[in-house]
Amino acid sequence: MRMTFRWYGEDNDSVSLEQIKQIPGVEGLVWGLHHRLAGEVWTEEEVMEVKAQADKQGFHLDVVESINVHEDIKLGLPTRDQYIENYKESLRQVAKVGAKVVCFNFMPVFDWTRTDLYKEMEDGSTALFYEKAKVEQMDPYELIEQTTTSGYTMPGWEPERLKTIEASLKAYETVTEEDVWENLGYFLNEVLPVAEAEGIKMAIHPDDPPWPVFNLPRMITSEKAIERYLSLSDSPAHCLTLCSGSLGANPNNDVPAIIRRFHDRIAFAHIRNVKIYDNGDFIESSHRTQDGSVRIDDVVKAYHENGFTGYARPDHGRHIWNEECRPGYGLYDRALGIMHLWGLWDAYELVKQKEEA
Ligand code: DNO
Ligand code: MN
Repeated sequence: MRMTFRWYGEDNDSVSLEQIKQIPGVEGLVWGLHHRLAGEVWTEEEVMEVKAQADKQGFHLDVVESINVHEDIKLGLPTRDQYIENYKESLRQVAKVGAKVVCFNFMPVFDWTRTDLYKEMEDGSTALFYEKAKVEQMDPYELIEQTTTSGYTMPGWEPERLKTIEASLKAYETVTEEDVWENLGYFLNEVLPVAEAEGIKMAIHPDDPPWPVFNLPRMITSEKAIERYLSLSDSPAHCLTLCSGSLGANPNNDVPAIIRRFHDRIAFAHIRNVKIYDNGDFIESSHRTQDGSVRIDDVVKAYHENGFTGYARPDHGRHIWNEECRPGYGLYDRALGIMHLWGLWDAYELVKQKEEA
């Protein structure tokens, strides 16, 4: 397991590289050009700039998250071909700074969706929260108004994107889930050969939450869906980002079992917990198994017993010790999460070594 930490870039992240350097066992940054909109080409100059920053602290840039997919590609519009060409060009650029894995998602219109970015928990910490009934009753515009606080919002819901959201929502009225699967196949057909040639694994992130929101189709939601996804291509570049928290929000998803089944196609592990309530709400709890609904101990065991050599990150964390940060992306709880993951991993490793001795 190769530990990484998501970093939004200088002037764009409350966490510094010097701080990340002090978290035990972190070897690389999970990075992106967050000012680039989906469909735009990432330039050599920009990726080199990130490389110069990472080099100062000796971090690698093996994992990119995300190069976002333009909506026209997901919708299968004639304009998609140009955006796909741009995507290929961005892949070639990130390869120049050593990218080995590109995490992406194919969620229509919205990336991860929550109803509260700073929901207070019993211990006074705050965390990302999803209230099912609220999403069912609200339209996206009401939700965005309620969740945008202190300048932060959910990815994909940025004010500059809002203008296009209305048109996108309208466009999906006549697009079925099967259509989106077909468009996903078309996209993969085009980009996988380029990724393969560049030595990059394309690692799709599951849909979050793993069910439809605002009547929009959601596809990568279950073991069955992952099976279908993987059957779309035999390319070694055709891989997964396995997010325990995204899949784990549906209690029918047995996350450790999914890891055991597909471990050789997992290029990138997002490891975090969620606590699910009977009414379908969920909150992003601490990484510890006892605090949530996902067996994080067994998740790590599943990776360990299969000799997982891919990349991992703690994904989101709670906001603790009054830290002011981007929702889910503070320093403290993600650092605690990493230590918890290492604790489990190292313990399984010790047991294994004892057994082998
Ligand atoms: C949620 C996060 C996501 C992820 C993107 C990847 O679990 O990991 O925001 O970064 O969906 O494209
Ligand atoms: Mn994730």
